[in-house]
Amino acid sequence: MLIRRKRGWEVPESSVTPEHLVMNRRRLLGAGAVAAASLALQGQGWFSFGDQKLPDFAAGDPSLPLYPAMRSMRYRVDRDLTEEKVAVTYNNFYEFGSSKNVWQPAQKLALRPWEIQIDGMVEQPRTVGVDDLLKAMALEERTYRFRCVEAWAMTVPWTGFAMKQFVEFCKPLASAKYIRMETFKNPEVASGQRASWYPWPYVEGLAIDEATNELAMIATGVYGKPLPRQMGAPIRLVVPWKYGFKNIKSIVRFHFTDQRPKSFWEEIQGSEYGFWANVNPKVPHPRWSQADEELIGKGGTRVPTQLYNGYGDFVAGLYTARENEKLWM
Ligand SMILES: Nc1nc2c(c(=O)[nH]1)N[C@H]1C(S)=C(S)[C@@H](COP(=O)(O)O)O[C@H]1N2
Ligand SMILES: [Mo]
Repeated sequence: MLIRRKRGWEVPESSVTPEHLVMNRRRLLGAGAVAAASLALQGQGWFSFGDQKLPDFAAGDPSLPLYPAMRSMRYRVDRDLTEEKVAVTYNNFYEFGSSKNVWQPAQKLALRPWEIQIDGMVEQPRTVGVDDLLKAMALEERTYRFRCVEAWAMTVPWTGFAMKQFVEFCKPLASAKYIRMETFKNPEVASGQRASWYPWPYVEGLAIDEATNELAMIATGVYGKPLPRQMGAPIRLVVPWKYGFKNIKSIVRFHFTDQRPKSFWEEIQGSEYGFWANVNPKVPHPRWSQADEELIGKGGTRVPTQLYNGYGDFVAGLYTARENEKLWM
């Protein structure tokens, strides 16, 4: 089965690469490679997954016996789940390339040992292995809407734990105001990280009150199994009221700080991607509308985008004292 993909909404974050960095890239690549790269940026126009033979992504994962976890009835969504095969083959993970088709190269990522560093303004900096962390946290399944800034969306059954429980486990000092999260850095495994015009590693951040909001989740699984690598195994952030790029994947470090972190996309293009990045249909991206979104795997179906991606009841209160901030980009 071939699925026709409209390109209008599929503006990759890569196309916002600032001019001086593009110039750098031209210098780095030869003329032929530049032509190939710009072809890749335009996209192939066609994308197939129906015929693709997908491997068992969770094979050999030591956390497999923990799944499926109990489903929470508190977080449900009034639209169909995105088909699993669609969600696991349509990904943004720039460490492995700037196309959506990165599931294959992502299989190179080694998931054990996976040590997570907790440091900065905490009672006691420490490192915890992901399996020890999984034992210490209460796993549950929650279905959330997910909205990429590129105006595509999906509906996903994540498994994981409340970030609030994890923050308590980290024992932050009262002076900590933000959490800065980092993805692994290993250019030998992640070919995208050989592209030196990006500020690797991928960094994202949350204010502590956002991180302890009940919706904020650290996902370790999806569709009742451990996360596949391309979706950010072994642990990734899920903050459904914010644009997708806040949902940092394959995290190796949580740094507690009183300084607002500068995130990866903010560093690259601060005029288009900010710190708060809350979903708002009325505030367009500088180059496209955010009024509606395409549900991936649904033959081009578009639905209206909702304020805070539909989660205003949970999170609007976080922002009443922050009205002067750029909350929507
Ligand atoms: N480390 C890292 N995390 C990342 C990204 C990335 O390129 N690298 N892309 C972000 C973007 S733009 C989106 S939309 C989501 C996509 O998550 P998914 O592939 O699981 O759907 O991951 C986010 N987290
Ligand atoms: Mo995204």
